Amino acid sequence: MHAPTAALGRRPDLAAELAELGDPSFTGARVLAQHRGRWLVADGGGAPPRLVAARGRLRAASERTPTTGDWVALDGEGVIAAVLERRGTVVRRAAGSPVTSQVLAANVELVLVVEPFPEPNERRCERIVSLAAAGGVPAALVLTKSDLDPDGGASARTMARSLGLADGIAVSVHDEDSIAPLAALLAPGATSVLLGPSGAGKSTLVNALLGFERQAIGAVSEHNGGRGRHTTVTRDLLTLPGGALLIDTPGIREAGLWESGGVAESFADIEELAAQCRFSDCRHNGEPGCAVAAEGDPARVAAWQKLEREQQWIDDRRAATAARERLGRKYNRIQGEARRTKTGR
Ligand SMILES: Nc1nc2c(ncn2[C@@H]2O[C@H](COP(=O)(O)OP(=O)(O)OP(=O)(O)O)[C@@H](O)[C@H]2O)c(=O)[nH]1
Ligand SMILES: [Mg+2]
Ligand SMILES: [Zn+2]
Repeated sequence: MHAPTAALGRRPDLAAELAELGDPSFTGARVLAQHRGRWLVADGGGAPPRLVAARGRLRAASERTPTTGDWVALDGEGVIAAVLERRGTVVRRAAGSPVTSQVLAANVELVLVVEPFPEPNERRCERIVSLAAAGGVPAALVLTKSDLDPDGGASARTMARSLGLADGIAVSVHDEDSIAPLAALLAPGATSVLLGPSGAGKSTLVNALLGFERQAIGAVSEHNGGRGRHTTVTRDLLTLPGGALLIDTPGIREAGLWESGGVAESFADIEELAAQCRFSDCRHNGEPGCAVAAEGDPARVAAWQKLEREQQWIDDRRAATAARERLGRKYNRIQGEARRTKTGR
């Protein structure tokens, strides 16, 4: 078994994880992209990436399906036999469905929250930061097209501070010097993912970091048409010249919340104020002695309340679905027992 090298990212205990699966023919690989019923994987052994299939139960679309960034076990035939435990994963509610989720990126160490000038949308950033926090992944703000705003750098720092993020950088692909601070955030061997709306310039940035035109770029007119055309259609894990790994993704239209805990963490500033309200059950809706109303930024407070409500709703729906499934299993078990009793088996 050849162990993947750091060229594919950090997974220090990969050999032990594979051994635990109990099949000596298994080898480790990383998913670089997901295509229809096929996955592009690399094993770090120097061989070119190849398209492989997956065993039956992994093929059905679900959170268990191999996705870009996953570490997987390939069996002796080169088929994906298992998806290894995900560490640092961004999961959203699937667009248009209240009860299913979609893994946006697996095994990432940094989420780059991308918004373009001239009008970066802080509310959309808050959602993505919450998703990252829910998955245990730190985030940094990247405001693109800073050539369209003379105060880009200052805006990026201000917005990052408001979002509770350590890093906020403004980049323009027309200004080579602006790319360096971003490149510095991408450590060799670490995996990052670009998440943001279509047309924000994610792929353009990837190409600038790569130094060649790897990713297709959308025409300005397509995006200005407001039809939300996605230029990038697959999630692609790419290796940058310095050895950092970066996932380019299709634009996100909706970043629906999913795992709980992310909102509280990403709005820690407001939560802290809420702890100082006069009444412990303060709803922050005009009560006397409300620290949130007195000191919180109104737009951010409103966003916090909206996301808290959304998370509550999702948590309730997920709990109800889980209860239904438990009940279904219990019912099946009772039916099975009744059948066996009747037939005397
Ligand atoms: N002015 C300016 N335009 C840029 C910059 N970066 C990207 N663009 C333009 O923005 C448009 C969209 O760029 P893409 O890289 O395709 O955007 P994307 O985020 O990858 O979009 P999807 O793949 O659809 O998610 C293109 O026309 C780019 O030329 C920049 O720094 N400044
Ligand atoms: Mg793109
Ligand atoms: Zn209050």
